[in-house]
Amino acid sequence: MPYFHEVVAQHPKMLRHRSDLSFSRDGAPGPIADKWRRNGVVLLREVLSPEMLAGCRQVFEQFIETEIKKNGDAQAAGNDSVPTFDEGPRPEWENGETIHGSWHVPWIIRHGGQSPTSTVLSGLITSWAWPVIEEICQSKDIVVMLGLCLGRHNIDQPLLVGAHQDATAVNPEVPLSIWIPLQEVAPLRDSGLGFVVPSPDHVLPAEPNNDVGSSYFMDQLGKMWIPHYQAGDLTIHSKFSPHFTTGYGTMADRYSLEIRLWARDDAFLKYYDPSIRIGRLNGFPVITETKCSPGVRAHGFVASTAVLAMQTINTMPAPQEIRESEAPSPQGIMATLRDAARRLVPGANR
Ligand SMILES: O=C(O)CCC(=O)C(=O)O
Ligand SMILES: [Fe+2]
Repeated sequence: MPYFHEVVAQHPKMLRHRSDLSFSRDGAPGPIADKWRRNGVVLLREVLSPEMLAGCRQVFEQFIETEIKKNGDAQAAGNDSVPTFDEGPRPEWENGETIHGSWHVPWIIRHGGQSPTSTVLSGLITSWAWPVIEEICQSKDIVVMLGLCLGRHNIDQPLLVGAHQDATAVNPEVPLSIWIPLQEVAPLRDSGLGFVVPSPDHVLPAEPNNDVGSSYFMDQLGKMWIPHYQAGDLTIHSKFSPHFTTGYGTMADRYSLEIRLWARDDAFLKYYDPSIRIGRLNGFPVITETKCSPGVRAHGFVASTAVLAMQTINTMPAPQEIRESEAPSPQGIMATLRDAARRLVPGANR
């Protein structure tokens, strides 16, 4: 079975820029969503602030150093300055990371009272990508299924070729994943993602480890795309999009988030604990509901994400769909947020 970096060296076309699948803020949401439906993946550029992401990466790195690697002094320094009753890292990380790094559900990853996932979600909701996400989901009532989201520290190792679909590797129902690196991801240097484009519209036969196999990979060489992500870029891939972690053996550290969300749907209720629901009020995105049952130890994370998101929304300019004359004053935005907050309180008038 060939190594991934050998195949890339022989087929450098995989690294070519795909302007047909890459979009920036001037792209209209409808056509971007169409492209996503037809190809299974799109790249959205300059969605999040590189400075904000650098801070998130640092928090994630500190969490790994102090809570996962547990290397003496760093461990003694402890984690949160703010006490939290949220769950800690899973027992599988008791002896540190693997040679590939480690991965965790969002509420575990925190340091010094900060959470990279809270910050990134707040940025995402208020970014130009949010209307695109609404268009892909064909709804303005979206639920982030936090238990299906992941944060990943990946150490770039030489990897054998292979690919997976999230429909088999993650969840058969959830239609999409948003992949957000907290840094630049340069092919040949940093471990990133690659995709088979266009995507099939069904589940492919897979091995017990969920991999579709090296022969499938070698058959699809002409359809491979390995994007170069700048800090702030993200990709959205469908559950059928065959994709793979790239590895070149540079040992470079990469930190990334996988956000899984979709239009609110009763059929997905089983994935809503914990979750955050985002709707629109007077055209502004707002948190309309949070869910975290007593036994699910993610309350601190869910609450602080909702608060941070509301604060971030408060700094937004008026949404485009509200015409100048109708644009709410800053007090209008505050009233919208207060209204949204009232809706979050159980038993509040609706
Ligand atoms: O981060 C990675 O290397 C894998 C991510 C992935 O497979 C996904 O987001 O679905
Ligand atoms: Fe995946």
